[in-house]
Amino acid sequence: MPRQFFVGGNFKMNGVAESITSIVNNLNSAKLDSTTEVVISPPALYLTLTRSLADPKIGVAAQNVFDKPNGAFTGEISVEQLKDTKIDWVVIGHSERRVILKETDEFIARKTKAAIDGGLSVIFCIGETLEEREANKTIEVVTRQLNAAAKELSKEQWAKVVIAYEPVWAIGTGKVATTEQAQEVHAAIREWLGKSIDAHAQDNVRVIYGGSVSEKNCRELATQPDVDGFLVGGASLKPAFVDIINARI
Ligand code: G2H
Repeated sequence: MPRQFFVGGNFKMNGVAESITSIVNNLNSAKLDSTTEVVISPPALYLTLTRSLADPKIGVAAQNVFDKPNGAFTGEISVEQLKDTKIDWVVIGHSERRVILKETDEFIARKTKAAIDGGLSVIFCIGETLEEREANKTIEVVTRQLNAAAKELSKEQWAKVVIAYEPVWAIGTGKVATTEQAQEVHAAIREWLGKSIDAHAQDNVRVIYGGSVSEKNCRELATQPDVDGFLVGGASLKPAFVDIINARI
């Protein structure tokens, strides 16, 4: 079976009740490619609002979760709390958290394990900085980030992971990776899945691209054999998000 195309909308720290309601209402009333899985990720405060408004076909993801089950962790949200509020997805390892919040590969891997153990699906973000790309370290960096997760997860747990390749230099910069650059890294990630997990993961785990995806560049990226969808930031806040979801029709 071919991998189901996946489009995530990462609102980051944007929006208030009124604007998020309008984004969700727009998605609910739009004609969306029914073969594409859509998951939107509002700021934590608006998860329950989003879940209550969004069509049940649209998934909702938190932008973060903690690796411990409960306790004295001020400001954190647990896996159980997300499940309790009917949230089924979480974005983990976004470069903004890796770089600005100094999250390590190991912490990100532990959070991924805790999330999947607790019944969540994970959009697992990886990607290199411009400096790392220029030093020809792209594959080395994404492999290191993936290896950290592989240490924590069982082979079966990869069925609950969507890998988002997001080159840091392309995030929010308007500087999208070329289709060749994206395909090259996606193919290497798929090869890594075969070597480090198993043939089933290699065939079935979705690898999506993120970094300045827009309604203008999505169609060409979507033609690549190893690009299984997108994680969209800025453009997910605009009506053009619908065109990205419909990139293949
Ligand atoms: C990459 C992406 C969504 P943007 O961070 O995760 O954001 O599309 O704004 O580059």
